Amino acid sequence: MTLRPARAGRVGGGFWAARQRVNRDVTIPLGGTRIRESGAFANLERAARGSAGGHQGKVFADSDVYKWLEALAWERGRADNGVLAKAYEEAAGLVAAAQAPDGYLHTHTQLTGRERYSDLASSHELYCAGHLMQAAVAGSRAVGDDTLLRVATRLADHLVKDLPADTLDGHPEIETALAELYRETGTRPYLDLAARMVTTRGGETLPLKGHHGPGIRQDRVPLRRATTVEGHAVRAVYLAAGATDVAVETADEDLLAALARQWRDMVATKTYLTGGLGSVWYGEQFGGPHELTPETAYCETCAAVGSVQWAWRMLLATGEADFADLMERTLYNAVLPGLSLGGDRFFYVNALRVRAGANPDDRRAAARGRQDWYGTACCPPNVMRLFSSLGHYLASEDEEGVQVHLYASGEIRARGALLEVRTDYPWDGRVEIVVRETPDRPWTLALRIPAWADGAGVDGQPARAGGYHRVRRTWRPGDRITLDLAVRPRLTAAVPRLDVARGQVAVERGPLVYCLEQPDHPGAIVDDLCVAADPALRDGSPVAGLPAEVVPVLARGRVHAHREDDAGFPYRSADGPREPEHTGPVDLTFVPYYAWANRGAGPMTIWAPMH
Ligand code: FUB
Ligand code: ZN
Repeated sequence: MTLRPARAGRVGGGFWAARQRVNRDVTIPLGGTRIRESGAFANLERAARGSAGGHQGKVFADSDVYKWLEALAWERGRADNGVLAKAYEEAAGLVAAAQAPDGYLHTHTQLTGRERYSDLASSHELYCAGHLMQAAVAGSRAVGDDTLLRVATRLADHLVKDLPADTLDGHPEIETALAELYRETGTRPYLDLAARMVTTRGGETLPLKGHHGPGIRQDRVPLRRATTVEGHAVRAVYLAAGATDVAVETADEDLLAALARQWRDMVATKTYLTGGLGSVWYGEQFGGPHELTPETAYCETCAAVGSVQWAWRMLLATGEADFADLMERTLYNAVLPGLSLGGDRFFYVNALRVRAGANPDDRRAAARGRQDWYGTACCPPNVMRLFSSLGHYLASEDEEGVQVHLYASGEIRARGALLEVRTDYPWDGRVEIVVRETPDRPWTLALRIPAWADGAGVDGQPARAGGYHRVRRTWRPGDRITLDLAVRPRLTAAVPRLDVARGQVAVERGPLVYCLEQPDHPGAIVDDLCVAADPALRDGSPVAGLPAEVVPVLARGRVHAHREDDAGFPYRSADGPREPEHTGPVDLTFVPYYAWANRGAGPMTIWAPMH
């Protein structure tokens, strides 16, 4: 590992503190209620009583409880209170009671009487075990709780001893969890089991189901040989995150190089502008290279969470800024849109465009707006646990000093130093870092300058975009350093191979991707809006219905004129006029994509034609 996480990062104010507050006060309590309503707690209660039958919900219902428990654990670590502690302890006690005497735990299998490990392609037994282990590691790290840790180690010990040789779960997840449990406990067989699973994967050992080939379950190509990501997007990034853990812990440079190759290909050919992953609804999968259609984007919120986890591990392994750049893009534009501003409604699928008249039939369809929960409720608690642990991702440390990757008001304690960070980022690019405590010897403060931040500066000196700006000195308490990340609106175009966005532009501002949304354009349908060739992008004043701190971006635009013959067959001779006709100039208002669908669901687009 090149860098080590600075565990004592704390978000203390500004943008992310507000999101964490909503997560703690609204989303996590609501999650407890919804998970109870889904029957997932009842499953544990029945398993604890040793009953048979009566399992409610999906085969992976247990994982909803575990992800929620993980969020509770991180929250308790940030600020414990009686309410959180009680909820955590009750649920953890229930999980412990549901565990079989030999350490096995998976309520669907326990209650249905299915033979253990007889249908691992679909059963999610190890997937659930992995989420339990992650919750246990969180409980142990955050508050020193050992109730869940004992359950997790008994389960892991059982797996090490009794899991049939060479078996895999159809849904990777346990790999990263076993590696983390090894880090927490020092029990080497947990890491060995994770490494074995990473190596076995790709050998087509899982039985095929339905129309799917082995790729959807990440079992077509061994990871060491793979050149890209494929199949179910969440499975792909969870597996890659676990494989990165294994590569780091076993010093497997070939595996790490293979993962870096896959990551670069994913970013270059299979990642939406938002950082979202997965463009194929069928099987929730990655599409082919540059198959990134905006309206049918799947971009499952869980895939974004998994992508952050993978990028973070790659960042620690390599120290390269690209990984942090994608983490930031994904956090703001692919994870955050999964949650309403009020914290009580969710997107599972995050489309980049919704057309007027889009069919809202599927509950996951963005055209239907955010939902208050889902039958497959993997995404909401995934957002909860990530937001609760956000402080961990701010910074890292190494022998040289401290690296700051994400900018948020708060504190970073690393390498014997205490840094206070003050910023109004992402609305403003100015970040002030004050050294509160420091060792009395030289060390390097490395500040990430995002690839988009042309014109950035540190203490008035130019700082190159796309990398780390390093300042080495013997710091003194009270020293301060000011970073200016040149946050201003900019236009972004797609590479020519991305033909679905050819001739179109998107607006970005700092780390935020923007969109056009119907409530801001009462005089026209969003589908007809285009950006003028001389758009004169500028910051606007607050828009109705969104929080006052949200900075909209204004642009000159035009409206495609609706022509008589547009009402018929929507094609005409290629010899006809190429340029669409327009009505007179209009002002376009772009709002941050994460904030869309908080004023009702309707037409929205990230890409707009430029004429
Ligand atoms: O299979 C468990 C979870 O349900 C996956 O990670 C999601 O994609 C959803 O299918
Ligand atoms: Zn999900």
